[in-house]
Amino acid sequence: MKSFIAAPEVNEIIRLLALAKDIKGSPENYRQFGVNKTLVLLFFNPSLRTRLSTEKAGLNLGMQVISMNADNGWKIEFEEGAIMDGDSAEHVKEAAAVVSQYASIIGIRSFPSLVQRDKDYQEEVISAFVKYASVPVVSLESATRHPLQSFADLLTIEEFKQKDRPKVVLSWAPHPRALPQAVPNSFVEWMRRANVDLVVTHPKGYHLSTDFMGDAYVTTNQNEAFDGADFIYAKNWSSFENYGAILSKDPSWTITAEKMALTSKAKFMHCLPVRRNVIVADEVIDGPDSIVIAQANNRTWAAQAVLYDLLKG
Ligand code: AN0
Ligand code: CP
Repeated sequence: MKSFIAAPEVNEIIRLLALAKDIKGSPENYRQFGVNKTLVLLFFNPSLRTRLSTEKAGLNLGMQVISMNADNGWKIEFEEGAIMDGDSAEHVKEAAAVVSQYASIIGIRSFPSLVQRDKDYQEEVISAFVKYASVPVVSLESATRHPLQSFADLLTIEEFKQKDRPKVVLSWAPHPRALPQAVPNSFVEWMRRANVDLVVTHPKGYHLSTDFMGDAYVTTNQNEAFDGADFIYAKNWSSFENYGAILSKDPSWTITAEKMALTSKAKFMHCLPVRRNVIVADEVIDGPDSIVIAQANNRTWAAQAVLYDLLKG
């Protein structure tokens, strides 16, 4: 791989999954691979899991790791040919080229504006870094995707599934703030390439971009979706159609024990951070079928597989 921004093709995913499992089983076999290489992670937005798991993945490979909160630095210009007499102090052409002098791999976290849909969906920030960096770029969650999360999610489903082709349900759940579509977009993008029966459920007005959804099955009836499910993946997102809007805070979409009882003893998943008793009831996230911590653990092994693969070129 040259960069890690979106879901790879099916064969690549199968190869990466096998690699992640091998790394998780014997991480010590990979210790020398990144010696004298440097990982630079730029965070334009906050992070707990992505930052620590990706740093740990780099350290596990023997890399030097530098993380930077990039949200209070020079404002970067992305427009080609801009006359830079405004707020922006430097262009991404220099910024990406300069970081490439210090890094063997660059990681970027950059959330969407949730204001200008076209601009967000063009992935201005991460695309510009890919274009102007001379080293591989890894998405740490961009405007429309979170591939390291989805890779860890798939690894987790592989580990916990009880049948060859489990029923996996992505369920919208309420949240007080407007959140990106990146996690659900990526989850759908990866699950469509995996051996699962995917069902997406959300209230009216919350459909995801058809570029991600393709022909994935959608229902606005959450109870119907939960029937016989093996995995419930909860996530809030703001509206794609009425871009960035919160159209519902309906508490009847919260994942409760009563809802989970409709499933086939489904495992509960969430990428975290999660709002307890808004997205999911305590009884579910604290219950025996909650696998959110195992899921967060897998962020390290997924990231390590990706970094290893990028270092190998
Ligand atoms: C972010 C989101 O929904 O994209 C990050 C999740 C990994 N969530 C929040 O900002 C709460
Ligand atoms: N799941 C996830 O990406 O969490 P952070 O925002 O804490 O990195």
